[in-house]
Amino acid sequence: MIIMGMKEILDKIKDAIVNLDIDSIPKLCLEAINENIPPYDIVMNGMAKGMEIVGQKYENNEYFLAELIMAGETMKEGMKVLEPYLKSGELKKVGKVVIGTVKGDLHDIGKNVVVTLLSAAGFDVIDLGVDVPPEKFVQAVKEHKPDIVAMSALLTTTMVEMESVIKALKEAGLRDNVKIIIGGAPITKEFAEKIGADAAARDAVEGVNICKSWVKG
Ligand code: B1M
Repeated sequence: MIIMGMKEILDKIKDAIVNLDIDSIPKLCLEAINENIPPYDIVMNGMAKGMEIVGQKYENNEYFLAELIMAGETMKEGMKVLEPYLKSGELKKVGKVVIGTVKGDLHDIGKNVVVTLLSAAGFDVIDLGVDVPPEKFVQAVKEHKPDIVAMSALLTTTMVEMESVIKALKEAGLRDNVKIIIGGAPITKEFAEKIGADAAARDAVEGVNICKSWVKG
C-alpha cells in the first residue's frame, strides 16, 4: 500500500473539486481523516482551494454555470463526510449566533462551513439559510436573542443587503443588543466599517475566532 503525505492528499482533494469528481471526494476525505489530517485543514487547504480555482475557471470562461453547480455539489458531498469529525457536540454552549446568507444570494457553502465550525466551537447556531430578507433577521433576533448576528454574501450585487439588515435592526431598536460580523469573498474590513458592522472575517476560522473573542469572560 502506498502511504500518501498530507500535502499529496490535500492536493488530490483540491483536484477532485476542480475536476468535479463527485464520486471520489467522499473516499478522499475519509482517506485524509484516516491519515489524521485535521478536518478543517481538509476543508480550508483542500476543498476551499479547489473552489478558488473553479471560480477562476468560471471567470476565464473555461467553466460555466453547470460546472459551478457541480463544484458546489462536490464540496457538499465532502462536507457530509467531514461534518461528524468537525462537530464535538458535548461542549457547554458559549453563546448564540443567528446566521444567514443575505437576500438575493444563494451561495451557502462558505456559510455552512462557518456554521459547522461555530457549532464545533460550542456556539448555539440558528441558521436562517439563504436569500434571507432583513425582516427575517430582525424576527430571529427578537425571537432568539442571540449574542451575534453573522451574515454571508458572495456577490457584489448582494453585499449591499448587509447594510439593509443593519438598518432594519437599528429601526427595530435591536442593533445595540448584538455584535454583527460579515463575511464572504467580496467583503472587506473597510466595507464592514462603512456599513456599521462590528467585524469582517476573511475566512471561517477568523470568523469563529472573532465570535469567540466577543463572548469570552
Ligand atoms: Co457563484 N459566483 N454565482 N455559484 N460562485 C461566485 C461567488 C463568483 C465570484 C464566481 C466568479 O465569477 N469568479 C461570482 C460573483 C461575482 C461577483 O459578484 N463579483 C459568482 C456568480 C456571478 C454567480 C451567478 C450570478 C452566476 C449566474 O447565474 N450567472 C449565480 C448567482 C446566484 C445567486 O446567488 N443569486 C451563482 C451561482 C452559483 C451556484 C449556485 C452555482 C454555486 C453555489 C452553490 C452553493 O453555495 N450552494 C456557485 C459557486 C459554487 C461559486 C464559487 C465558484 C465558489 C463559492 C464557494 O462555495 N466557495 C464562487 C467563486 C469564488 O468564490 N471564488 C462563485 C467555497 C467557500 C468555502 O468559500 O463561500 O468564500 P466562501 O466562504 C468562505 C469565506 O468567504 C468566509 O468563510 C468561508 C470559509 O472560509 N465566509 C464567512 C463566508 N461567509 C462568511 C460569514 C461569516 C464569516 C466568514 O460570518 C461570521
